[in-house]
Amino acid sequence: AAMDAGLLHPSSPSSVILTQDDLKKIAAYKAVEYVESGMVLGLGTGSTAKHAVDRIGELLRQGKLKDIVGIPTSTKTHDQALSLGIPLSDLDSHPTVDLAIDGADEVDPFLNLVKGRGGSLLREKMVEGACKKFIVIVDESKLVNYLGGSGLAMPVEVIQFCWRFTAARLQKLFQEAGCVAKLRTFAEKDEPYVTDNGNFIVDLYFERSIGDLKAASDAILQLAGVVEHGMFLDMATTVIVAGELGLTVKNK
Ligand code: ABF
Repeated sequence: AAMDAGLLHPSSPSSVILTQDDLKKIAAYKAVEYVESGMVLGLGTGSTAKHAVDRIGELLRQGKLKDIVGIPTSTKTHDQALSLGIPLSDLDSHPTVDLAIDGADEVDPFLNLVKGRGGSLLREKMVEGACKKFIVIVDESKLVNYLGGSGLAMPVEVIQFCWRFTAARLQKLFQEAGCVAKLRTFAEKDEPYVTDNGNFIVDLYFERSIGDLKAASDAILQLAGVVEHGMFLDMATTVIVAGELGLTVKNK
């Protein structure tokens, strides 16, 4: 809490050394200020969103928030929220979500996102696509000039059936951008990573910009073996960025 105070009330910001996790927490706590009693809330996944879910649980426990319904975006977040006593539901029962709060892997200047390095892109896209307001929380390391620009993966969820065939087609689609497609494996073992939905993830790496994002999205979704991709175009309504020098709130 002392660290938060240092950044939120920066009387002597240079004397406070913030870790990346502190920045994530500061962005997450700021986002939770937008939560009101009675809301149906999309609960994000990842190390940044985890702080937001913790904070929502804390405010519920303190009686400062009431009648919240959480819609988790992964089994992991489901378990976290359950352990915090946050009442849970799903999109079948609550097809309209008031507000979702989630992290991202990349944010471009137009607030387009890459998500899914945490593996939960499909449920995130369903829940966040059903939201009236979608607040993205990131530390400043996630800001890029263009999507794919961090040199890290752009994930695509594919069905397991003939995944090599689908990966090859994805790679061919973005030949011009110097694309390399790789099956995601668990870091610790040489086995394919399996999503909450029983699918695989093919990570795309680009040497250059893929250009028109909408065209890229359409082309990926056209492939029959593809379930969903990690580009979230025109979905974020607000992005909260925590940096060494303070918080920035960008609105669509
Ligand atoms: C989820 O968590 C993902 O869409 C994204 O891949 C990831 C970001 O994780 P972190 O906050 O741990 O960087 O929101």
